[in-house]
Amino acid sequence: MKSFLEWESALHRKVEEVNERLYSIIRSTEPDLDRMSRYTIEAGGKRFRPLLTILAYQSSTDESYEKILDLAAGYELIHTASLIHDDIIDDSSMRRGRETLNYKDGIDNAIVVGDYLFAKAYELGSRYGPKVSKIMADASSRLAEGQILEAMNLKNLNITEETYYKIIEDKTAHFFEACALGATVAAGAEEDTVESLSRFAFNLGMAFQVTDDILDITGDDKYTGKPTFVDIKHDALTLPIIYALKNSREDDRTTILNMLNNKEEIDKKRLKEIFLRSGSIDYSFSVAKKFIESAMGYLKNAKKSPDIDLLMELALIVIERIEIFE
Ligand code: GRG
Repeated sequence: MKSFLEWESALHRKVEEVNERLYSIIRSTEPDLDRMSRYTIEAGGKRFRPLLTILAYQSSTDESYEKILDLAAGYELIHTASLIHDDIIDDSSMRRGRETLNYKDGIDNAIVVGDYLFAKAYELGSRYGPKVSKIMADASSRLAEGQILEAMNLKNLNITEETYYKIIEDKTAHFFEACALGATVAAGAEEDTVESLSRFAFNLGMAFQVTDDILDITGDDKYTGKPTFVDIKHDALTLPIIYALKNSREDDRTTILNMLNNKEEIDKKRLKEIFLRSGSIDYSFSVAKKFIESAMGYLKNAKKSPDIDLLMELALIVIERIEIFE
């Protein structure tokens, strides 16, 4: 199986073109805003959402993908802006392998850069007409809803798996769905193509967030670009944590609770062992796999094409990144 980097290298040219659009749209005559915006784009990231947008478009039309680059870049800008705001909320100092903007240029400036990128994103989305603009705006509203629902459940030791799923639907899966939905609507695709690619993307997003939450425990910051145990540090009770709190032996549960209450005492090595012992990583991995199976099921009847193959490979890569980093 390919690694994400190998998979992405086949799409290297497209990533470059998305980056060109990003650099061009964020340009500002205000030099400091220009510099700070460039800093966030230069930090990179996987460009997962624009690639999903491009592949969904190419799977549903014979038109050149160049026509969808602005929308692809727009989704990446919303995603990047939400990460800037998320890093402010979490007081994070590292993202995408470099210092966060809130640490480098201060919280006040980071808020404004995030707002600026949102504004630029909606300008890009508006180039595709009201229907696509609405899809983009609705996905952003959902992001905010997911973020607030998560915030309201911080430290909530009684949080259910259902609430966790609702949070990740809103903050990740619907955004992935919007990438495919916007692309297929812009392509003028048939209703069943719109539906199957959108359902694929939604389930891919669910699996992506579950694996992201696993990597918060088992990941290696050399690959993820961010430290581990950020969720525990910020009291976000993700699926592996919910499961471990319910299923760990008593002394391990006490250790997790102590670490949740006593941030400075986080012993990462020990905590990782406890999570592995509780079965929470295996359990969360099995949940992610189910979402991937559902995602792939939606493409089963799609017309065979290299783009559908790439989407199928992407689905497998999402869960395999766990094994790579474990
Ligand atoms: C949109 C109006 C509006 C508000 C934003 C702060 C906020 C409200 C939302 C943040 C939601 C959030 C942090 C979602 C996380 C999603 C996620 C899985 C991020 C990591 O994505 P990757 O791994 O990151 O694709 P890279 O760096 O590779 O792009």
